[in-house]
Amino acid sequence: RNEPLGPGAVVLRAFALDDGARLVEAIHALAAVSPFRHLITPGGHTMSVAMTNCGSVGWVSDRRGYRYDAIDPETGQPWPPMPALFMRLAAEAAAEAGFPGFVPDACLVNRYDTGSRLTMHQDRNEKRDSEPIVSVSLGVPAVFQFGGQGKGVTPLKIPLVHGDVVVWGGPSRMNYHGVMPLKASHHPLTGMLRLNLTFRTAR
Ligand code: MD5
Ligand code: FE
Repeated sequence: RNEPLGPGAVVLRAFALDDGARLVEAIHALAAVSPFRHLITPGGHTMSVAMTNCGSVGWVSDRRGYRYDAIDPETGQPWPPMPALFMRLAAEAAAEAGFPGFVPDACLVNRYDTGSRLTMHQDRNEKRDSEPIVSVSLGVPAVFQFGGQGKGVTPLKIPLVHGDVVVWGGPSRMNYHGVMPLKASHHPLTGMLRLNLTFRTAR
């Protein structure tokens, strides 16, 4: 069930499958407090992926740049706390991939509608690159692009479906990556949406 992608990176197929319904329900509950919104990039573009966060800090973007903030700029309030189920799942997945003791302080929740995409980028706003990132895919399937350390490497295309978890640690932590435009599809738990939880140690 474990598919190594490269040094430190592994796909745990169906790892979150049994928790799927509870995870989707918890996402709806936290989005009722901190709603999904389309952030503006520093370059002035509106992201096609809608985002919200839970945990002690959340990832945000605006004309001033990318950063982690304890306050949701939309509500002026702290982000909702990370549900115990999220913490447990992220820690268990990290441990399974060889990273015991993972305690994320940030969970970015990405919502993809039909056509939403994430262009190739690196995650470089976190203080400690030694910590892995854990990603949980829910709902409609997506094609993930896993590139290399530099921009020139042709990315691998990895299908990610409901319940798949990927742990990105070690050297692959800083690799370029993206998500291809979401194809129209339906999932019983999310309708036409893909939801992704990205657990990070930001601070
Ligand atoms: C997603 N989100 O499917 C992905 C899951 C983001 C983002 O990329 O920045 O919100 S996280 C995928 C990831 C994280 C860190 C390293 C690597 C991939 N990698 O080396 O390929 O919504
Ligand atoms: Fe990323």
